[in-house]
Amino acid sequence: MADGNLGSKLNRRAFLKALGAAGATTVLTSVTAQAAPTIGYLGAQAPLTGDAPPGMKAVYIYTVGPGGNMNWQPGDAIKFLPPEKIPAGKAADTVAALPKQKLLDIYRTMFTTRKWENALKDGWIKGEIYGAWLMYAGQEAISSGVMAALNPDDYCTSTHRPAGHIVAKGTDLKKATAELYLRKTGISKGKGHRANITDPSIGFLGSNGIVGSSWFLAAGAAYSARVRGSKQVAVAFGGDNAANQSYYFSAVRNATLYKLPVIFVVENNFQNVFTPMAVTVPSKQISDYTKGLDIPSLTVDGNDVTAVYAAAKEAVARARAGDGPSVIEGMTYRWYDHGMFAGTKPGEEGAFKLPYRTDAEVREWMARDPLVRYKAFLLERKLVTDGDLAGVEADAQKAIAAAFDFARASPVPDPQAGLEDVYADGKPVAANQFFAG
Ligand SMILES: Cc1ncc(C[n+]2csc(CCOP(=O)(O)OP(=O)(O)O)c2C)c(N)n1
Repeated sequence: MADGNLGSKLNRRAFLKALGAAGATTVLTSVTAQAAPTIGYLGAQAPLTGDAPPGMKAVYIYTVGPGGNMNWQPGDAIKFLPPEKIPAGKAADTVAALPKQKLLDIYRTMFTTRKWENALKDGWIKGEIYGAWLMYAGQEAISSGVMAALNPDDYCTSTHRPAGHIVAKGTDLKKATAELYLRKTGISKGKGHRANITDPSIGFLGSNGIVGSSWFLAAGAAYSARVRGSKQVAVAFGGDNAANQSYYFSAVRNATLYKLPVIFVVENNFQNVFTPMAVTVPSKQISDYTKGLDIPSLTVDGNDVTAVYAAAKEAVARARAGDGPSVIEGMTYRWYDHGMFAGTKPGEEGAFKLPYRTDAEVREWMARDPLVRYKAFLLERKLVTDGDLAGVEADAQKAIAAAFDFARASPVPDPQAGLEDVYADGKPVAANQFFAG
């Protein structure tokens, strides 16, 4: 292996097929020992197979880049692409039957998440906001669809990419914005920021920088609800890589064992920083991991808010009835780079020319924008009018502007505040205090 040419020793393609995953691996990547990476995107010309989840299209890709020749070949690689329109069917009918106000609230949540985050992005790029931010844009149908199926006092645990979850759970936008400006008036007094923002008043048990921690935290909240007999439900959000952490199966298995009222929502955006899902996921879908537990474990189009809502509604009913957990995997796509803003500019949506994905792929997913699809669905079925949607958009824009004004005008925390809300009280500790007695 000293020559770095793994391909001569290991045929990755054959290896994966030998794993019993023949034709079942979601994305396979061809890697050769060339210096400059290129990504081939066979897109629509590619033959379709039955490998895609219902309603989605298989799209073949391959990557040629440094790292050793693993003999992965064009055509081995599959990603899934949803249709441009929300398909007719049971999920669409379930949502169409909701009261008009609820339909508009779902739209408000998706729209607010997108525009609030766009404004944060622009603030960051211009240097007005500090610290890391990881964009959720493109995935709004998952957070909004799931949260629309919850009661206000249900729990939610989030990830390193929290915008969708905290907005959809119903946070006070002013306090959330102030938190990201690190102001005293922030939800977590300016000390939580992106990776530790927490809003217990709405059952939002925190974003989290530890990938995969959300599974256990939600299972714990669900356990507490069970013990207290409160009938509350807990939802854990996590990415595809979070589902590859050892905590994941352990949390789902224990929740199944104790029939905990918890829902595990896997936001599968195909990307683990810049590693494609193919090299980390040995099964066709992540929902396959938990099929043997005899719990509902399904994959849905995560850019279709009706599909997400319908799946979440059933999972919530099951959890509240005491029948235990469910797993929902939503196939989606993040529009931006993993962290921060490579490939994008203020006022523009999407990140391009990134070395690990093609612009064509990004544009195909942006053409399946969950907001645009939902808006078209509402209008085509005549469930709302253009005027209704314009009203929601204007209100949301006003609320976002007010939130940013509030944040900018808020004071920063006093230095002394750094010693508050911590386990230590700041007083000197006697050398032998911990060993006395
Ligand atoms: C326990 C742990 N391992 C690794 C990291 C570094 N890390 C931060 S985000 C990330 C990728 C997470 O991917 P995924 O769960 O698929 O979520 P996505 O970023 O795609 O939304 C990694 C590896 C971390 N923060 N915590």
